[in-house]
Amino acid sequence: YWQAGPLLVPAPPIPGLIFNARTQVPLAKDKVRHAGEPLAVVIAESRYIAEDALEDIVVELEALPVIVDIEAALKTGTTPVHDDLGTNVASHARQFKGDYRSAAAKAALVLRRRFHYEHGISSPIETRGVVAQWDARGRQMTIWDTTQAPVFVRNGLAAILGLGERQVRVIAPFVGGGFGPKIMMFYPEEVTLPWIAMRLNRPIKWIEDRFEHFFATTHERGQIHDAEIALDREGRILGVKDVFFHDTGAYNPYGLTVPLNSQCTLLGPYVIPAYDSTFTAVFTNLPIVTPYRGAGRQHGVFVIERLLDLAAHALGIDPIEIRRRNLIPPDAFPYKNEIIYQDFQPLEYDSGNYAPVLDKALAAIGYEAFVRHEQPSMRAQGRCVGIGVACYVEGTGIGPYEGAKVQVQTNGKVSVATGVGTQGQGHFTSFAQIVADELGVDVRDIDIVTGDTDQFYWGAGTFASRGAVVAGNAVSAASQAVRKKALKLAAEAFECSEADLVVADGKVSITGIPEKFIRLGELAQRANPMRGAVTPGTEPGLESTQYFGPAKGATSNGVHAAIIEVDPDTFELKILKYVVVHDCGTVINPLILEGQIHGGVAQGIGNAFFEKLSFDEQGQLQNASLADYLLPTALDVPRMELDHTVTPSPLNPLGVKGAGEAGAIPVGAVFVQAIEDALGLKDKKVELNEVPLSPSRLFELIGGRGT
Ligand code: MCN
Repeated sequence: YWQAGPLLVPAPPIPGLIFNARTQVPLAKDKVRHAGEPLAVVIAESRYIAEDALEDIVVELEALPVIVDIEAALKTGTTPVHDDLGTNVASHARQFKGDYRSAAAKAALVLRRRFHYEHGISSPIETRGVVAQWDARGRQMTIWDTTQAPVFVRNGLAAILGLGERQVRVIAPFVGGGFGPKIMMFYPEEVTLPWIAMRLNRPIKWIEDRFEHFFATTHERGQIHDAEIALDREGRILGVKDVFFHDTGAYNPYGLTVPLNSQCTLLGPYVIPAYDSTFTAVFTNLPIVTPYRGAGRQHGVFVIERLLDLAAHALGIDPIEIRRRNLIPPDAFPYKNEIIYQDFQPLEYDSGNYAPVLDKALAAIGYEAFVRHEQPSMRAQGRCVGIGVACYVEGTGIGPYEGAKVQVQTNGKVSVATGVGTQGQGHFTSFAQIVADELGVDVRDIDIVTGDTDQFYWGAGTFASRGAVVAGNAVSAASQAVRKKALKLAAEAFECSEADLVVADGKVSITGIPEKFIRLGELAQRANPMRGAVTPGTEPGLESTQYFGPAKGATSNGVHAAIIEVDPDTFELKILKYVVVHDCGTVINPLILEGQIHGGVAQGIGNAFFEKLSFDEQGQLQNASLADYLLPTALDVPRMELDHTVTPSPLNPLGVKGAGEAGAIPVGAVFVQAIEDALGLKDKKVELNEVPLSPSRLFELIGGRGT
């Protein structure tokens, strides 16, 4: 199968698109394209023996020129990472709306800048792992895999191993975090372990160590944007042009999601009549790039937020005012952006009301009081304190579909199975709440199974903040269908109309006569009769399987604001206040949502100021340990104030929009603004147009004492 060609990576319908799909093979053949690409497998009785055996393997490699720089990769004469391509262009896409050139010709100000935005690795508490067990007599393969997409893995593996899908069971057990990279199709270990288990007819286990994780699990990483914005004298955006390079690493098994997200998310909550964006994704000799929480969205948000900030300064307009003047008005929804999004559908914002979100964030951070009183008085005391505010819109809840099976058992407990996997998003609680609301049962009586292909056959996976929208609505639809069945059965039993019945407390009772009730468990028993016949056109059991497939994604939005103090000697930061106001439509569980935002902001802070992958010119990662690659600790992540507005999505019955990535997206943009403000850099004509920053990077950029 693998010999037949790379796995099919779909490409979006963008006119003129170049897409050179190159996926890795399980063990490198002929050429190693990045440090960390697997070459050989050692199977042993224990990890100790395996590690010793590894030492005995001598690999002779001929050194080839190494490409680590995305711009250098495109120069003529550079050795291609994939010889057959003759170029390092992995993909190239131009998307536009309106006519940027004439917009710029009319503009009072055209501002151009180069921006660098790097993202890092997701660093889940638990790294990846695969356990494969082959039952030779039953010809059944069972794989426990940390994947975020068990159904895709099952289907692909069946094809590779020459088995039917029903012969492969993939279980995605509880794992400590995924954050995107665990969805990749396929990691070499996901293929080699089952293959070896079949050959040896023994269970095989592999658990990635932290060092391997730095190389062998996918990253996000860098983009370089050459962007310009054209505005009228009042600061209204006439157009934006952006040309950017995206480092995709040695292979691009995940297609175009990350650069497409950057391209689309740059538009933000703003009216941008003319937009012209071109990206070139570039092969390099570095580990593979696939989505990591935010998935390229932070790159786009950084660019537009920086452009607006710099434009506000150039035009002498307040940075909040320039944003407010450009917000899409509430009566403009659904708002069509005319370009293609990562789900290959036209980018359309389903609903939103952006100004109140900004207002709430400003009130919560105390913007006016800070700018007018607190900041001047702190400055008078010699303190360097600044404020940053950034807005964003986030595409979430994309298709194709998810499904759910809801089944009332005869003991009255409800079992629910869905195809998405769970890495810590609290699906067990939020899905149980949805079922409890429909069926009138206690959440503790609901048992949820996610990510086991034998429990639920169909699905796509956990990514793009789609669990609540897509699986959540499938769970809701299946619960409603079960409720209908329960009402019908109870009406037959009581010989009354369904309209006279109420479903609550695990039973169906007659309105106004609470002592006349029948428990859901008993109805489940009646639905599976031992005598008589199940009526034609009906099914046994008090259960239902339903699917939900949104035609397009739901768009969340939000505003982050922070007050940050910078030590002008050491350039260390202290976050004095951090505020997030967010609109993700109907909220299923406020506490889970807060947790999601907290976690996202923590990762965003790491991205903005702590984490940086340092490669040398040979493509060797120099800081592949958590001692050198700095994750923010509890000391670095502040308490956050969260608030919400609710603009339900018209695209799904629950009215929900996704939230899992929202915390991570605008943090870099907020940080640079706050640091620039704290150090008064605008007056010094110093701009911070890159992320991540760090004390040493600030020292390099600003030099000497920051004041
Ligand atoms: N939720 C809610 N109300 C809403 C939206 C969401 O109560 N309006 C709840 C949901 O019910 C769910 C949680 O918030 O319990 C996240 O839902 P959603 O935004 O739909 O995101 P997904 O379920 O699709 O999860 C994926 C998303 C992504 S893309 C990344 S990356 C990420 C994230 O979630 N990885 C995570 N959050 C993570 N959290 C943990 N702990 N670990 C990860 O790996």
